[in-house]
Amino acid sequence: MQTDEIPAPEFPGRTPIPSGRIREVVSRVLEATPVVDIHTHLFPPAFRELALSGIDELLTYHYLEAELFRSSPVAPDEYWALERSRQADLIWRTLFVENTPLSEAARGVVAVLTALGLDPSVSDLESPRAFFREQDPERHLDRVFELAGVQRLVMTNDPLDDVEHEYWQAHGNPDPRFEAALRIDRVLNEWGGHHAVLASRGYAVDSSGDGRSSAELRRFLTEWVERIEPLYLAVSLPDTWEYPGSDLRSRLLEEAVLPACREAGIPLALMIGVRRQVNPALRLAGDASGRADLTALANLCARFPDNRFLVTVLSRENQHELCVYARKFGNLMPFGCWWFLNNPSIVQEITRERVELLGTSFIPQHSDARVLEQLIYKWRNTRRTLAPVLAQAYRLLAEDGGRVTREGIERDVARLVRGNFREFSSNLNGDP
Ligand code: FIX
Ligand code: ZN
Repeated sequence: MQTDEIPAPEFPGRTPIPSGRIREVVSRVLEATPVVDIHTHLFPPAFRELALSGIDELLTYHYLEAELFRSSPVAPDEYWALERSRQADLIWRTLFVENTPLSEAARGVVAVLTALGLDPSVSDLESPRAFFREQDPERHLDRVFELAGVQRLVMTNDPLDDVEHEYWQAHGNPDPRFEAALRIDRVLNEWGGHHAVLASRGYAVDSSGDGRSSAELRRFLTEWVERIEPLYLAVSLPDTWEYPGSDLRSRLLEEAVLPACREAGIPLALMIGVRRQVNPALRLAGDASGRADLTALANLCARFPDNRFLVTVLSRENQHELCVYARKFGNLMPFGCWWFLNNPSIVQEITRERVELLGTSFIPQHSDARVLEQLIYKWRNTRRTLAPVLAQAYRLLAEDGGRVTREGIERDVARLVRGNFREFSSNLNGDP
């Protein structure tokens, strides 16, 4: 479109917006503002089998696998024995043909197919498969970022994963749109099962985590921070997490992880409240959530004022107290409506209480996308859910005599979806 054809925005700059038009302006600003997606499980195409994309991967997303087992007589073991394409066929038939795809995850696949110009009402997967086969990976990647309105995203990187480790050794990350995050669940939560990998790579650690283990873990973290330049370190923590404590996790946090974060000048992301593998038969779909005691978080923020903590909690019941603690600790940045919370009814509730308690000093959402095209529906849904919440906050301000302008809305939305993270992670360079 010629530049002189682009209509000038209504209520430009500092023109006060009439209350009845606020929602429309908020929606347009959200649509026009590219986001930084601060937590995903995505990889650039160079990471090959780790870079999930296409209809079979979209359908065998663990959210949909959990839903399949509720609507099909298939036993998990029977399902796991199927080839990926057969698994996808079964999920398509069960959740999209024999039933209506009303759940958030199922509707998301419909939204992705529609956004890509495909018919979501087909009875089998032949045409979507043909479409994805024909796509040039890099052009398709560009198109998905464009459709999703994502400027860049943060991966989940685990150097103790042998496959990923090989790719970092071989070529590193060629795409600047994919930022790194160093994930340390295996050393903080499962030392017993993974210290040997550290030892095999030349770090003088032992099974009990004693001796030089903390110093060597810190060396491992520092070396990988230099290698992959993560924007933060990250760990998920169970609902039973306590701090302080005399346990190994507390000691490794104090002696290795938090010093490494301070030295690198990057935050530690805490993802609190996951109950791993409550039903192992469902594999990735077998995790659940639990209400955590966030006293542990308050103790950590208070004891380490020079560390910064990105925090998301998995229990709906923990959300309000997370906001209260964010008011108490400037080194705590709440982010996202994680996993089982990423549904419009709950995102709306969480975001309203965050705006009421924190203004625009929080990070409203991340996608947690595992398959590239999920960015399209997860960010479409986030914008669709945020718009009425933010519009209501601006309308209340206008009712109370405040001045609501496009300039103000643009500034606030940019802070929410990019600026807060950029400032808090400090190492993220690039556009404001
Ligand atoms: O710990 C995490 O990063 C979680 O997001 C994942 O374990 C989970 O499977 C997921 O992808 C949720 O959306
Ligand atoms: Zn995740």
